[in-house]
Amino acid sequence: MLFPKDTLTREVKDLSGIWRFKPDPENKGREEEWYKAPLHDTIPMPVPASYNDITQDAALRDHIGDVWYEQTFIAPRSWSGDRIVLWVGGACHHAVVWVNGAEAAAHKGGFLPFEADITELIVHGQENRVTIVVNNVLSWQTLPPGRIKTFDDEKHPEGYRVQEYFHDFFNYAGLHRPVKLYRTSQSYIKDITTTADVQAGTGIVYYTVEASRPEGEVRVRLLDEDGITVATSKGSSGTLRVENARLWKPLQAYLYSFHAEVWGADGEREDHYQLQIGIRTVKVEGTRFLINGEPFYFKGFGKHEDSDIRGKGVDQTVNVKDMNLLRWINANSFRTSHYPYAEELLDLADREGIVVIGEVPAVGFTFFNYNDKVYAPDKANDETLAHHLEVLTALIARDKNHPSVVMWSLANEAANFQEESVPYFRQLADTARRLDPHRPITIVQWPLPDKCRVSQFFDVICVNRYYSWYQDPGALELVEHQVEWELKGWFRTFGKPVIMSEYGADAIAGFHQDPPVMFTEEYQQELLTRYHNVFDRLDFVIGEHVWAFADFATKQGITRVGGNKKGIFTRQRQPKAAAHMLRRRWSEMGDYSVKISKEHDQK
Ligand code: BDP
Repeated sequence: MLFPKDTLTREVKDLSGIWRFKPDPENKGREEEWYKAPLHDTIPMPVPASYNDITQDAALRDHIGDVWYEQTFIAPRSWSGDRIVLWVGGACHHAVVWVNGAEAAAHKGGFLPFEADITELIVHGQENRVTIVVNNVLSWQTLPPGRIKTFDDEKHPEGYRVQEYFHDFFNYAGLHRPVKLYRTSQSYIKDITTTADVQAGTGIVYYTVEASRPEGEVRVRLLDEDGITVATSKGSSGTLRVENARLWKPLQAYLYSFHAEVWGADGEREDHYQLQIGIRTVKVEGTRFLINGEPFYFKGFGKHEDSDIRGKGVDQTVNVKDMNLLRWINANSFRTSHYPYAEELLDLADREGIVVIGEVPAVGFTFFNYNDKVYAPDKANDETLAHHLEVLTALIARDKNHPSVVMWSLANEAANFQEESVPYFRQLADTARRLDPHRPITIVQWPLPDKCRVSQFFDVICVNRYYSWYQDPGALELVEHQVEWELKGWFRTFGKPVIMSEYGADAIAGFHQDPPVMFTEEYQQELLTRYHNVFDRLDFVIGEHVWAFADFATKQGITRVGGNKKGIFTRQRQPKAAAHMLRRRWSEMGDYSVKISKEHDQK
């Protein structure tokens, strides 16, 4: 899906701002058709933002079910006769949209955009009303999964229920990303796909432009960063060749502008869209992850979309700060744990040369116990798989043109030790390869190597492990022995490159003790250092992603003191002691690993 943009032919009206908001604790709004008339008794609610932390009301923070948003807009007079589309960047987790009381769209899944052609639903020359109901209930058929727990005992009041979920971040909800209105002409570009190759210094861009009217003439142009046209072509698919192409490289991004136009027989430009693309290749070869043929070592983090007050609401101030922190700490990559992030951040990553592993919101599909079945008819079943495939497809469709995205992660910590998970992940892996033959794929592991049944489908082994934290808490002296034992096990069993995709320890900022004890900044730093000693000895380790970039909100529980504190930065983005250690380590590594630079020295 193309992000709404102003172009030579398109115009965007951003509906972000203050919306009218009404919680629906009794879940009666749909039955009472609240969308038919303006909502009453509303409170102001910012969009984009999670609604949970905006008021002082714990009931709204912990609300389960529907909430209603409403906004009015006037379609510009100049848009009349055009095709008008309403785009919703992300509604967590399910939404139905009405325009002037008529249903325009329904969508399941909180982390990807959807849109609807509302040309016929709006009235020009007067105010139009958009109503969106957003529901946050998680079940075994959603990503991430969850279940509503009810209590049949005397200790709980009748009807009391809680939303259970198995992932470690707060179930923020609402309109997390902007809502936009845009116009195109009736003949428009539906989609663009670009892929790149490099042959003897020549950059080759293969493109496909899908136009709504196949008889329209498609013209494409590629411009360099100085705005100079370096290649042109005609036709809905074709090839652009760029002599001496400037490559998109980690931390040294170079972006070309890809312009696509559709022209009518009368010589009129009917639509124009422009994408920033990078010319680069990605490939896994032996134990190496190659970007432009050069071995790449992932230095960085698992992140979250999470910040004070706004929860999971997109905020470009936070996004730019995070990018600056990644550069400051000499990181070169992050994983969009545990769901697709807003495209606004991917655009920044493209620009900054930050490498991204894009993840599907399949998190919480294990109970961390080899005996519990998750892939079962009453839990993750065929309907779950169908939705997982749908989300994977939508993710690839949205992010396929971002040069920063180099790999897809199809799940985080799933029960892929179960026999039933094998056909499940085979189908997902096959689908990812069919939709995107150019990017490697991975699954982020919880089981130990001898228990994992699905790694044969993937290119890279990503491992999350918390030695001397959840296992043998406090025993820092065990870290190196255990990490080395496990990582060697992965390599021996599958012979594939390994990224440590999560490792870390909670540290309460300002909490100190020496010798280190758990939850102190010293302990976090010491634990990470011991992991690093192992990575530096093992040639097949191709990356280290510390968990986590910043502290983040979780549900309340006895293991979480005001959220997860494994951040290297606080939730307010201030560095803990380990940040300075990482900054030194990653600076010494340069853009590639210590191991690789040693190899180079030997040559
Ligand atoms: C891993 C999860 C991550 C958690 C982390 C932790 O992938 O989402 O936040 O553990 O417990 O299991 O800190």
